[in-house]
Amino acid sequence: MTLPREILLDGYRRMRAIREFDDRMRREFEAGTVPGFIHLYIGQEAVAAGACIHLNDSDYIGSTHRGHGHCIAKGCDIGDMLLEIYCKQDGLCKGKGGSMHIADMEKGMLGANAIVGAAPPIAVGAALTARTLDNKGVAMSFIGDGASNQGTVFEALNLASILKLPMIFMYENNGYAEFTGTSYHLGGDIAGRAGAFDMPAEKVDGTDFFAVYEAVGKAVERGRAGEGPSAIEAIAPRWFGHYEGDPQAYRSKEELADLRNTSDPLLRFRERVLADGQLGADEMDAIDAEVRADIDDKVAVAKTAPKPPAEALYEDVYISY
Ligand SMILES: Cc1ncc(C[n+]2csc(CCOP(=O)(O)OP(=O)(O)O)c2C)c(N)n1
Ligand SMILES: [Mg+2]
Repeated sequence: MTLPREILLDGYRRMRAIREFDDRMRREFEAGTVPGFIHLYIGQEAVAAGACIHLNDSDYIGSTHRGHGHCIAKGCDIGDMLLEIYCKQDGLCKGKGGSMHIADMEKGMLGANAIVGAAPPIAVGAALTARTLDNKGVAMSFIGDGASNQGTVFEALNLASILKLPMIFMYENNGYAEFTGTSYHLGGDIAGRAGAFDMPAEKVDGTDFFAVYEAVGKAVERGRAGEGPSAIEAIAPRWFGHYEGDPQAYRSKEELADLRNTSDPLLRFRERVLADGQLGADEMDAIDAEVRADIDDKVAVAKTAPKPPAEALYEDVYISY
């Protein structure tokens, strides 16, 4: 598959931004500057980037507790995300949500979500809205392998199927749910389960941007054409712990070291486009440097920005319609 240069550059930039962002968060967390828990998306960059590159601001996504990559890929402002993670008043949720609750309605980002399996029914609601308004919009939910076992996900699959909604179930099988491997927690196979709801379901290598791009492209097209929901299972191993600070005693050192060589979505992308002569190393290096400098600046701003005032504590608790 050959993609236009602008798609390649855009896809690479999204993946690099996710990698740099989460790698910086990892180092900041280690240094003790980040409040709360963080869950890194490193290793899964090609899934969010290859999927969200097909979506507009008026399309919706539902995310997970591991949501930084989804937010960045959907176009959330990185500076505003950092302000949120650092719990500052100008953050995307006024500093009251933090890493696991980043939401941005203007970008169609319905929210990271600490409740495993909560996003699919919400995204199905957004898909129903798009169908009702007949605006050709689609909704997508990211779902972990652990979340795939939740009853909420099956209810969402069923509703999307019977109502033929413009919905994409974007499963991310990273091999683990917290500290439990899929060999112990997953009965059967994820794509097969979705297929039982009478929707096309495809399994792809989630470290391959091109494979994700192609599969999601078909699913989004189906949704926009009114042909109903689709499911995709992208397999991309989790590089780090469940949360930062997880000692990962349940994984071997060899397994972790191997991932860097065998499952790096950015490396795979670079090797492929360089071999095909589609992009030059210099232009990708320039993106790397730009992204790194941008994150450096924005982390510095987030660290020194003001917190919400105490009087704001009870604001935004409920929304009035
Ligand atoms: C309803 C609910 N049950 C359990 C938990 C605790 N929990 C947090 S993350 C997680 C595992 C999720 O695994 P997976 O869906 O594979 O996502 P990943 O962490 O691999 O991205 C669990 C069980 C929770 N937050 N919500
Ligand atoms: Mg998982």
